[in-house]
Amino acid sequence: MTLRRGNHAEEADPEGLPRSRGIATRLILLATAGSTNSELAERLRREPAVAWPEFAVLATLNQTAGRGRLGREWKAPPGTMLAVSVVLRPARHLTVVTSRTLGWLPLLAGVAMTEALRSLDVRATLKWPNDVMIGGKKVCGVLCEYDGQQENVVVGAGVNLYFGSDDLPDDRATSLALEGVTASPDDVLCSFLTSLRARYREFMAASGDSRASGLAQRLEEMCESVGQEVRVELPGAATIEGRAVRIDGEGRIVVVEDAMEHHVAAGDIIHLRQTGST
Ligand code: BT5
Repeated sequence: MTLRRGNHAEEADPEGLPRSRGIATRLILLATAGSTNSELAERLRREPAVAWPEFAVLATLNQTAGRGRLGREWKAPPGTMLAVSVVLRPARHLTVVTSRTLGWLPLLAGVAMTEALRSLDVRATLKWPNDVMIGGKKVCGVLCEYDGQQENVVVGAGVNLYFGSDDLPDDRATSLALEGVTASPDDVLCSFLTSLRARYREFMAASGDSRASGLAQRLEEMCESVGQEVRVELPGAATIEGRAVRIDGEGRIVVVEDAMEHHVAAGDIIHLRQTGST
């Protein structure tokens, strides 16, 4: 995709990503952004909510200060990665937004991205909680953030499109190009938004119930972590090693170590018995 300056000063290309524009309620494609999540959060603070309806999207192919979970960096050379942030407002659909419902949203986003890539013939799977993987390597990471009132949820996703093998941020990363997939940014974003909208609509219609909405079953089908021997690195220094047996009702992964069940809400999973452990 060629990036050119249009009438809209800040937009890389006001007509770019045309199919995605048909699905987003608003789409701003920036020539560059520090972090699309931070940039969108800032605009949500500054501008009225009507300017950013649900499924409004901020995107760039040149994110210079991408953020991962737990303060980590999300890196990509200019023009190689689609960074996208989407506004959701669950409080508009539910009488009460519980932490359980909020906890499922990052998982929902990971499911939506996995489905999106599968619809483009990519053999994508999920590593709990929401890393999208191809052949044991990470092609997409998800970061969901909430404002203080939990009114706005920003769903961020970074998809590695065009990395060459010399550009990889670490040896457990891959890109669509490296996997021989030629999908355009518009193909990826359009498929992601389509799946995100469908899964979110079902989840809201089921009052945030992951099983009644079918979300939990989709996650179980896609999640390669369940059934594996894993090491869980918990925030801080603690680790758990054992078999991941299921995902519980709160979206936590259940790991059995020495016959004891641990319900893990946050942490990094390393698959131990898989070629090129992930
Ligand atoms: C994530 O964090 O996987 C969440 C990444 C979310 C990025 C999107 S882009 C749009 C939006 N705006 C933002 O600022 N962020 C979101 P985590 O699970 O903590 O993984 C971070 C780790 O992945 C790093 O410590 C590296 O080891 C590795 N990593 C960094 N860049 C990567 C990349 N492009 N591809 C694969 N792995 C990467």
